[in-house]
Amino acid sequence: MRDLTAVKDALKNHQIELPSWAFGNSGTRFKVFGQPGVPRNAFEKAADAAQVHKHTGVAPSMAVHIPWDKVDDYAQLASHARDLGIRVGTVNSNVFQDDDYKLGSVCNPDPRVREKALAHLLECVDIMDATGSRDLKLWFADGTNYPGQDDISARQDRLAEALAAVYLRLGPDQRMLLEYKLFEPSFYTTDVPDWGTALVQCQALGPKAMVVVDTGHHAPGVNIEFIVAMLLRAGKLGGFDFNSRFYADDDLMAGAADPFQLFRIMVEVARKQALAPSGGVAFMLDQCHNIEPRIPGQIRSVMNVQESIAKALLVDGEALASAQRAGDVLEANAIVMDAYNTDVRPLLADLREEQGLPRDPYRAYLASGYGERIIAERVGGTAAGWGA
Ligand code: LRH
Ligand code: MN
Repeated sequence: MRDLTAVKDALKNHQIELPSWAFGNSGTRFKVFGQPGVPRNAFEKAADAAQVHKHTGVAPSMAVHIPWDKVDDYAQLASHARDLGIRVGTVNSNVFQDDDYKLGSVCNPDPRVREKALAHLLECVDIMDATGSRDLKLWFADGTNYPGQDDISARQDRLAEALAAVYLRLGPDQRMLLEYKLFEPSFYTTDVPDWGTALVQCQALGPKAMVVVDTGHHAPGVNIEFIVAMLLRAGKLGGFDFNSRFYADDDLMAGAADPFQLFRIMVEVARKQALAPSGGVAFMLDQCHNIEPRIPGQIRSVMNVQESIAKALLVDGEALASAQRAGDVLEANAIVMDAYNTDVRPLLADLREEQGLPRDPYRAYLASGYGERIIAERVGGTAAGWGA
């Protein structure tokens, strides 16, 4: 097994970004179940995100989603986050909730609608300038529902044109992360449906354009770690949206539905030494806590991701490489499974204690009284949500 000091150092260095929208009300098309104490604005979402960082020590940034997190003064939001000990991270655009976008946003056949969508994307870069964020994450709901509805190739041209305009606007240290998704809300074609389409579009743009892998955005049975290995090999893996699913884009807690898959993904990332922030891969959660309490749900998700990383770091790389070279299939598999079957919770608890953090962040948060306090304080106003 690996020497634990190196494993602990890698874990200490690792950072997980939280989605602001996980703290608001979310649900499905059937029902959004509200909860007491839910934040009413981006400032209160940042306060909740800071609680996750306070108890885990590895979640120092919160991604924002525009307009769900629209504020008058984004620099003020950024300094509020800093006062809480975190920072505003990735800025997510939203060109999927306006009536004008029924037939698409940047891929829409109507140039007026495409212009409107592009204006929003450029506004998001202005917001990044104000918050000091490095990444703009672009997910497009664009697609069609019936054969013949629109020209598949022409829509790719429109997408490329809009992405090139955004790319031109990016500052020297800024990046754009293109997120693909197999389907939903479009059900025949989706204009960015898979890693290949995202990669082709990003390679045409340049080094500041990278691909995001949302673990809920693939067809059942797809080998996501293969895609991760390919994107790392191409130098185009910009980040992850971690969540888990049993069926489709369920947005459940990372590692809850398939911890073995999360581990296998982390094995590929660790093998390429891409876990540290310097590796340029953004590790983000993208989840919705439809029925469970949000802040404890985020803490549990962060702990699940940490456990998958710790197990991946325990893979004895040298022994694995020699078993692979020798074609010793069973030995190679045993080396990976030994790491996966190792209970890393004591290692993580010790590491947290060494850093002055609670051994069990989840139980420590429940005992903190913060959850009860925000229920008492946040009375009135409108609970934040997806506005879907
Ligand atoms: C789309 C998606 C995207 C976000 C949204 C909240 O399914 O994964 O990353 O913009 O969820
Ligand atoms: Mn996502």
